[in-house]
Amino acid sequence: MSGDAGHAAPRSRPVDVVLPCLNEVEALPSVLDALPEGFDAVVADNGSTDGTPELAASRGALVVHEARKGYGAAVHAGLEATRTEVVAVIDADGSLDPAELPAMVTLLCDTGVDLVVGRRVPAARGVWPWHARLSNLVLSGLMRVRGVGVRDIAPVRVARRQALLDLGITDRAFGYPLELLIRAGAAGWRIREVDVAYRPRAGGRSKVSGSVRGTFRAVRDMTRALARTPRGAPSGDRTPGTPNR
Ligand SMILES: Nc1nc2c(ncn2[C@@H]2O[C@H](COP(=O)(O)OP(=O)(O)OP(=O)(O)O)[C@@H](O)[C@H]2O)c(=O)[nH]1
Ligand SMILES: [Mg+2]
Repeated sequence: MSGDAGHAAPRSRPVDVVLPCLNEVEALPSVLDALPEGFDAVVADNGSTDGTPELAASRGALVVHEARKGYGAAVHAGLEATRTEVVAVIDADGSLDPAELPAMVTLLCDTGVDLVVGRRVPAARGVWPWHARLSNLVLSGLMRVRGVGVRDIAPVRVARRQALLDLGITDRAFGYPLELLIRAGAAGWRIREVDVAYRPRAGGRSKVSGSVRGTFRAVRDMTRALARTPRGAPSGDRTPGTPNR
């Protein structure tokens, strides 16, 4: 793909943005408002009871309803509904700023890497609890062992749609992003990790890091994802990637 140096996500390159949403009616408006021009929301819902999908639809987002529960199930359904060559996935709780997406897209397209992921850098004190940081540290260590040198678990990511689908990620819970990274590394993808500001969520309730229980569930899902994707290459014979920085 040819790059447009100096232009962050020009209108000629629309990008569908998958927003996994579980009861995000408080946070979603500010996230949708913050989407830059040319970035179109695909809200992936699977069980909100607070009117999230209705709100999303009323604001012009494409809403995808998925029957199966889980973060990964929602993201996968959202990804299938996207129509652009380059796609993004970002949390819909207001903790990450969609204004960071154009630079990530430009990086993907101009440098020819296969995946650009965000590494959270707290923008306020106390935004990232100790148990979540600890689990992240452990998980990034485990990924490093598998040749994926990222320091976060990709809460925001930009890649080419078909390549993402072709990775064949099977996890439908919180292990999804980890499996994505491991499969991408095993497939020899070039991965770039960039710093993104991490802010308090804009209302609503955390499903993961807001509680020790939530963090435990996520770590459990991710450990399962690790167990399912043995060291080496789920996709066979290609050299593991040695990504970023
Ligand atoms: N559709 C769907 N979205 C989910 C599910 N679990 C989490 N999400 C969304 O995934 C994103 C990340 O989840 P969060 O609850 O913010 O988890 P977290 O970032 O660890 O928690 P905080 O630090 O409190 O923000 C949010 O947009 C959630 O709404 C799920 O089962 N289904
Ligand atoms: Mg969050």
